[in-house]
Amino acid sequence: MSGGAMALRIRACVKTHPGLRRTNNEDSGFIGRRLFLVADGMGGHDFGEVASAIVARTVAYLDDHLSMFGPERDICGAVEFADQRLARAIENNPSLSGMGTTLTAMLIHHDTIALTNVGDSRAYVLRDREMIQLTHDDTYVQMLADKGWLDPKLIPQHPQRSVLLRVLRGGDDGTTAEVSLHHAEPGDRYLLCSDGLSDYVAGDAIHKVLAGTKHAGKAIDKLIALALKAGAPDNVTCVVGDVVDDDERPGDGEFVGSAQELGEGAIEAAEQKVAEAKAAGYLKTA
Ligand SMILES: [Mn+2]
Repeated sequence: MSGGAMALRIRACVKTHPGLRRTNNEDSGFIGRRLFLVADGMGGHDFGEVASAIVARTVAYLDDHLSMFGPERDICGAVEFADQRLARAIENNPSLSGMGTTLTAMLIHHDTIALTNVGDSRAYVLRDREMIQLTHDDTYVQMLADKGWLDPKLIPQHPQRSVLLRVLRGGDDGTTAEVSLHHAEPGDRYLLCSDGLSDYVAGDAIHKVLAGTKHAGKAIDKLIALALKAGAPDNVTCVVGDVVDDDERPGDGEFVGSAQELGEGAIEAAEQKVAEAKAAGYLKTA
């Protein structure tokens, strides 16, 4: 190709693993043509699955529907809309209240990447062999560390390390989601991951895999293997995406985890789960 603007895109892989101690997978992941995300659901009676699936499916809509307002506005709008859909699902099925999900999502448009994050799923970029964490955990321990009240070195062992300060739960945390813009360069490699990876595998080990493994899918296999070696008490989901400048047509979008399992009708699936839990006597019939 001669002249013209660079046609940057992200060539990505996504994989998830339930881990070694959980029977269900409450994480969701998605890779599309422009949009990439990880969501880590929480809530009793498997409703975390429902929350992450609703949010992943709602935000993934952006992959084919960019507005004229730019990636920053688009991704903010999608997060707010996803949070509203959670609110509506909870309104219609009060048994779902308490469900919520993290979300880390990135959208590439020309050479700009818009990145948003609510909760403690993370984004990293590897550029010139340096790895930088791009997201800020919305956790209690990170807040203590930011204020200088806790030595950041103590975070990995802290008993309250998984307490989240913000999460999408049909409240208003979606309206305050932080968005950052990044310049995409061919050769950059992005990692999005749930805390099932970052809580149990040290940053140095993640860095080594990302820098030393050419193929994105193989890099994810190695990262998941490290989490399993560490006992994998939680679900693990990773997206690895390489910024490339080529004319290849990107494939269709791909969901993994609960967004894949529950399918497009995540809200209907939620209603089904509520009905099952009621029938089994786990929930009071109002
Ligand atoms: Mn998790």
